[in-house]
Amino acid sequence: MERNACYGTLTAQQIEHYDREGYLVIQTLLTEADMAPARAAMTEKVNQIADDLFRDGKIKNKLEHEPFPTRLARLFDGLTDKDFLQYGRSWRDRIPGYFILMSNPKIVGAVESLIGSEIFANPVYNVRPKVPKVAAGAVPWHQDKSYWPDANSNPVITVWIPLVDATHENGCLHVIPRTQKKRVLDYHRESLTGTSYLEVDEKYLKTLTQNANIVALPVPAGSAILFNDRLVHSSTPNRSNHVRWSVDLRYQPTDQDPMPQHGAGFLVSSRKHPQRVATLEDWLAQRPEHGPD
Ligand SMILES: O=C(O)CCC(=O)C(=O)O
Repeated sequence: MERNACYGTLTAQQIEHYDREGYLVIQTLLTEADMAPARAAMTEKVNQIADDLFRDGKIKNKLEHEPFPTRLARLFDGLTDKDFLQYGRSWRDRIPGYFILMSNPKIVGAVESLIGSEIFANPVYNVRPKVPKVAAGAVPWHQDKSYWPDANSNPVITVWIPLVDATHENGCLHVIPRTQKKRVLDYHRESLTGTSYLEVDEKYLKTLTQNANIVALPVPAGSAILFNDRLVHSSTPNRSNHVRWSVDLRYQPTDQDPMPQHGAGFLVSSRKHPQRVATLEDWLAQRPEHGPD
C-alpha cells in the first residue's frame, strides 16, 4: 500500500483521526444528485418485490406513490419477518446505480487518502433496507474481518453511507473507537434474528462496552462513515416508521487478496493503470481482468 500525501481528498487531521480512532465521519459528502442513481437502483428492486408480493397475493396494493423512505416498510406492514427475509437481510444486486455510487470520485478520493492510488472495490458491498420491526435490522457487535478471517486483506475500508438521515430512532451505526488495534476477537453466529450474523463473544463485550466507550453516529443522508475492518461496531433496531436505507461499500489496495469467494470486485481507480479501471459494462459482466495486478 502506498500512501501519498499528494493524493486523496482528506485533510491531515481527518487521516490522523481515522488512524487513531479506527473510523472517520464525513458529514454530507454526497449531494442528492450523487445519491440519485443508488436510490433509483433501490427503487427498481422495491418495484420487483412489490410485483412479487402482488403476484403471490400477499399485498393488494403496490403503493407506487408511497415515498422512497416509507414504501418498502408499508409493503411489509401486514407481513412477517420471514416474508421480508426471503429477499435477504441485505442485497448485492448488479444494478448500474450501485456501480455509479461505488465509483463516485468523492468516495474514491477519500479512500485514496487512506490507502493510496491503486484501489480495488472489494466484492462485499451491501445495500441495507433496515425495515421497522424486522429483528434482522439490528446488527450485533462485530468486526467485519470476522467475515473474512483468512483473507490477506487488511486493510479493507468500509464506507457506510445512509440514503436517508440515520438517527437514534431508525438505528444508526455505533462504534467502539480504537478497537481496530485489536486482533480478530472470538466470535459466534447469533441466533436471534434468523440471519446468523457474526457477533463478538460475550466475554469481550462487557469490557468493550463499559465506561461509555460506545459512540453512536447519527448522520444526515449522504454522509460517509469510513471504518477499519477490525473496528467493533453494531447498529440498533429501527423504531421509526420508515426504512433506514444505507449501503456499506468496501475498498482495499490492489496488492491484497481480492476475495473471489465473495464475488467479483473491480479496479475502481488506478493512477498506474488507468486503462484497466472497470467500466459499467465490465462490472455488469463481472470481467475478471479488472481485478488486482
Ligand atoms: O448498516 C448497519 O446497520 C450495519 C452495518 C455493518 O455492520 C457493516 O457495514 O459492517
